[in-house]
Amino acid sequence: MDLGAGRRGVDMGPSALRIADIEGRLKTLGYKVEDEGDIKIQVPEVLKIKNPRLRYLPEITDACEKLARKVKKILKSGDFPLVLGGDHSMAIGTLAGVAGYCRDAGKRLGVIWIDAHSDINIPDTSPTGNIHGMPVAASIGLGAKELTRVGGDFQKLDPTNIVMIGLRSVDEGERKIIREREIRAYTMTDIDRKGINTVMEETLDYLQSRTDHIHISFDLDSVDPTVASGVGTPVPGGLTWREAHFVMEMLAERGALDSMEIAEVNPILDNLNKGAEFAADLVASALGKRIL
Ligand SMILES: [Mn+2]
Repeated sequence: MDLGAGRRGVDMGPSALRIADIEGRLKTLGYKVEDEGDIKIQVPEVLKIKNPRLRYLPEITDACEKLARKVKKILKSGDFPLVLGGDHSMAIGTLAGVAGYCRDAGKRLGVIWIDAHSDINIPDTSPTGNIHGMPVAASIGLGAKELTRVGGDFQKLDPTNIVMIGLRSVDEGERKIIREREIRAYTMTDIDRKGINTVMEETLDYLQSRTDHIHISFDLDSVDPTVASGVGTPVPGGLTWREAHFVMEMLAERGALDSMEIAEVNPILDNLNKGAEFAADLVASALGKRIL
């Protein structure tokens, strides 16, 4: 879907990833892949915006409920859910599904949020009313009840079990929430200073010591627009080609990954599907593709 974004096009992200043969890349690694198809979502042309502070709230809530059920079911059956999108409001559904599974299984959930933006706005702080800026907030119980209650009326995520990586565009209200809730965050400045290796070592040491299920939500706009231009909200100064792959390679090396989501692939802003090709290759790296 692209209902949660201000710009059109990320609803075509899953098609672009399929065309980039994400399935074939994973089969090459030895996985059995089952494509569950798309979740049926209306296009904005036939919808009306009822609340400008929470644009397309009923439709996004409905899509996220469906997604949450699917993700939970896949985890319950012992499989690995890979969710392709789509604007990042989808994470409300993905995280609700993962959290519901963890709750039933008695597992503590940790989330690595790789993104140029912190996506932790609430309707009062959001400059746009676009729900793709709100999924982290919803997952820690902040903001519209319709969104915090997706997948059940419980807090999906402990804010201290989140690590954000790649930030470079954070709204004033978001800064306050990140500080108050003591959310771990590595900005691009931190990555420049420490290097991506240290950032990942620290992230995984931290999450592996305090959680039993690690989920990664990867927004393609975390990557520099010169590497991937076909993203939802391009912001200069992002991860390099190798930094992005290194993040994924580290996750695979540590066997740290239990579920995954790729968001904000936008073919409209892309050139010859390069962004989706890059994203599909990143998924392969996360799931074990190695150079040697
Ligand atoms: Mn995002």
